[in-house]
Amino acid sequence: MEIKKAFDDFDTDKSGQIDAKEFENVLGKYNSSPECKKKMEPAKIKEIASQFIEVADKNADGKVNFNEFFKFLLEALNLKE
Ligand SMILES: [Ca+2]
Repeated sequence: MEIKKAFDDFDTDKSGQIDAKEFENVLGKYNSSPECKKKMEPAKIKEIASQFIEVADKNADGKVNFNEFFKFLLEALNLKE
């Protein structure tokens, strides 16, 4: 399942949760890769990471589990029923 794979890419310590630091690390890696055309400042990456947690973290425990991640994607793609 592609979404599970994407989730696992973010969840680098395989805890089943994505925290702001993990999200920041993945964004940072992407940012320094050749396929990233528009480079971001580290402060911007941090800001995006904390915004992601804020929006996706439905039960406000500071982390995003797969269920929350999945819902976030559905909402982001506007596929909500
Ligand atoms: Ca959560």
